[in-house]
Formats: sequence, C-alpha cells, structure tokens
Amino acid sequence: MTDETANIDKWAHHLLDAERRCEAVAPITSSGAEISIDDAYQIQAALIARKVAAGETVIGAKLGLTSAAKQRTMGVHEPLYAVLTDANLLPAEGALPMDRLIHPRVEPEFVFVMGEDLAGPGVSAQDVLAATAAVCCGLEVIDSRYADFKFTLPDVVADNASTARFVLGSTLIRPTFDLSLVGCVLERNGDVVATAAGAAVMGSPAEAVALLANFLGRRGQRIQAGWVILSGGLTDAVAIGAGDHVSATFGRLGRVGVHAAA
Ligand code: OOG
Ligand code: MG
Repeated sequence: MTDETANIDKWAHHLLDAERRCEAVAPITSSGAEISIDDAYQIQAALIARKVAAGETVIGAKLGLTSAAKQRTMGVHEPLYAVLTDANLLPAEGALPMDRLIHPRVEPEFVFVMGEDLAGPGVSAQDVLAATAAVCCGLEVIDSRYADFKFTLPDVVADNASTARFVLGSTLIRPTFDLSLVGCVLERNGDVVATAAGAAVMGSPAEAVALLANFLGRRGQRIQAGWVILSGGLTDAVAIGAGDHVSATFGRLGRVGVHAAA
C-alpha cells in the first residue's frame, strides 16, 4: 500500500467513524491536509466500499449544490455528486432515527428513477428524460459529519455530500411535462418555510442528472438502470428536531413528508 492509499483509507475511516459515533468532526482541510477534488472522490469511494463490505447495497446517486440557494448558503459554488445505498432509504412518512443523526436538515428534491444506463460524455437533459423510467418528489435528510455544516468542496465530497437519509413520494410518473415549472412548497410543522420551482435546479432538474452522467463518464462509470437519483435541493435545507414534521408538496408530483419522533 502506498502512503497515498493509506491516507485515503485513513480519512474514509475517520468520516465513517464520525457517522457511527454520531459526533461531528473538524473538516479534513482544517487539519492542514491538502486534498484535491480527485482525492476527495477517492475518499468517498473508499467510504462507500467499506459500507458495501458491511452489507449495504448501492441503489443510486445524488447531486448536491445544484441550486443557487444551496450554493449560497453552504458557501460552495460548484455541484458535486455522491452515492446512495439502501441504508439511506427511509420508508414514506417514516420516522427519522434521531439517535443515529448529528444535526439533520431536510431539503426538497426532484427524484429520477432511471430506466436505462447513461454515461457521458455529451449527455443532455433530453437524453436524461429519454432514459428516465419515472420521476417523483422526495425529501433528502442531510447530516454533515462536519461541525456546523462548515466545509470546503473537497471536504463535502469526501463526506459523501452529507448524505444520511431520503424519502420518496408515492406518485411516480413519466416526465412528459416541464419539470422546471413544477412548484414546490416546503413546510415544517404546517408553516411554509421555503418555496421554489424546478427551474431552481440548473434551469431544470434533468440538467443536474445530465451533469452526473457526464461526471461519471469521465471516471469510467455510468448511471445504472434502476438507480434512484436525487437531483439536489431546490431550497435551503431546514433543520428538523424531535417532534418536527417536514413536508413538501410538488404540484402534480404530490406530497412527501418525514417526521422526527418527539
Ligand atoms: C451538502 C449536500 C448538498 C444538495 O442537495 O444540495 C445536497 C450539504 O448541503 O451539506 O445534498
Ligand atoms: Mg440534497
């Protein structure tokens, strides 16, 4: 093993350990370690490899920081991607296991269920829509392993983009309409906390999935048929605490909710 792979493994272990202990850690880059975006994706891959070795199954991928709201609030101005496993999927209206989470936040997203494999280069939003079996609405529960959700792009890539849980709405339909015009109303305990339209995500959420296909193609990987893809939060994420219920209503894609036990 080279020193380099030892370091990749060391950071993957560090982040996995923070997740298991439910304790926030300092960002990798704050330790003085210089990690490139490429190193960060290698740490992410090593972290997922450990989860798969422990019995989890990869079921999809997600984009992050694909809307202006998310980029502005997180102070990171480039999109990224991460990997979803079956352990991240929560049943609809499921209760969040708050004792397993550090400081969860919830964000509304358009979700794509892929009908065909897709890999760049040159994948367009049109190609994505043609390869999509269905779209639905979803809520992603993010839970950065870094204190106060403070990180740089390499830090958050290494941390699998703060991935923790997600829930899917029950209306699954073919995307034969303009996703950019679908409205979204985010509520916490019945109060509207944010509103947006699909266009908040790169003009159209299908553009985000095209970006993923092109990102993966560059690394010799592909989007796989059957994968679930979260295209990125449309609005700022909202904190969820014990007893809270967060829901999002997405025009014709219906409603999706998640709650935290009191
Ligand atoms: C990073 C994850 C971003 C999204 O949808 O933009 C993300 C974070 O905000 O902690 O999942
Ligand atoms: Mg997200």
